[in-house]
Amino acid sequence: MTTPLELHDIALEIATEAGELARRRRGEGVSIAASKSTIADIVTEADREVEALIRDRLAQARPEDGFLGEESGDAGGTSGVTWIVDPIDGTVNYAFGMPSYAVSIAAVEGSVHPGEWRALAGVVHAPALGETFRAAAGEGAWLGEERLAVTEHTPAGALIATGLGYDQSTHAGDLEVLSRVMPLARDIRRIGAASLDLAFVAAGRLDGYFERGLQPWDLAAGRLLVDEAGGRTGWFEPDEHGRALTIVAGPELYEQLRVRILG
Ligand code: LIP
Repeated sequence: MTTPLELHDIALEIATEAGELARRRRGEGVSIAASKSTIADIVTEADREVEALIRDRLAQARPEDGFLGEESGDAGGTSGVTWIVDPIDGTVNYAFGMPSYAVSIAAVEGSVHPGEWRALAGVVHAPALGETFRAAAGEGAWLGEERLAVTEHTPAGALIATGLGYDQSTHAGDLEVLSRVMPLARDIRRIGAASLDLAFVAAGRLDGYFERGLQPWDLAAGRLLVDEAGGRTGWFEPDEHGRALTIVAGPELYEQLRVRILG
């Protein structure tokens, strides 16, 4: 039987190689390959190339596992393990030359539904920041050799991140939710890459994070980081726009966010 640590080591090696490719392509200039759901939701040539590399490496290392990737869809496996991959999370940052983008690779067991899977390993590698966040189930969350822990108390107000997504028709509603959260907040951050929002909560750089509309590949690796760093992570079923809600934070703030957002 493969252990979570073995899956972690595979994810780490592949994410490092994939990040190097993403960074190199960024240096050569970015060409936009297509728009996805809205004009702001773009996919670059590099997204596709990096995902192809990750898929290829995983097929070599773990031919019996399933695969679910943002750009190339899914393929079932026979081992019960599925790799969930966002080749470049934070594509808009990437396209605009901002360093907050990351390769996100997770191995999960069971369903690929975020409310049901059991995450085994996760790596969020941000090549332009030179940082790699990693976790294996039961082994803690790490940045280099530093073990990560979420913040526990935020007496002077919490530093909270969120995202508004790319669909303009949902922005007004999200801003109304944000206004309900503001009494808890010291200030708000919008990093632009969900995997990094999650990694930063795990690292105690943010007290909490919430966003509607995340996809499995945006959060699979990052949520394991937060769980392993002692945080709470919640996935709530979709609203009327079909957008599920993600909330992550230390236990105290998590509950406060949940009540303010969902009532
Ligand atoms: C994006 C996120 C971003 C979120 C968007 C989108 P992509 O991922 O990480 O923070 O607000 O909805 O999911 O498209 O750059 O991989």
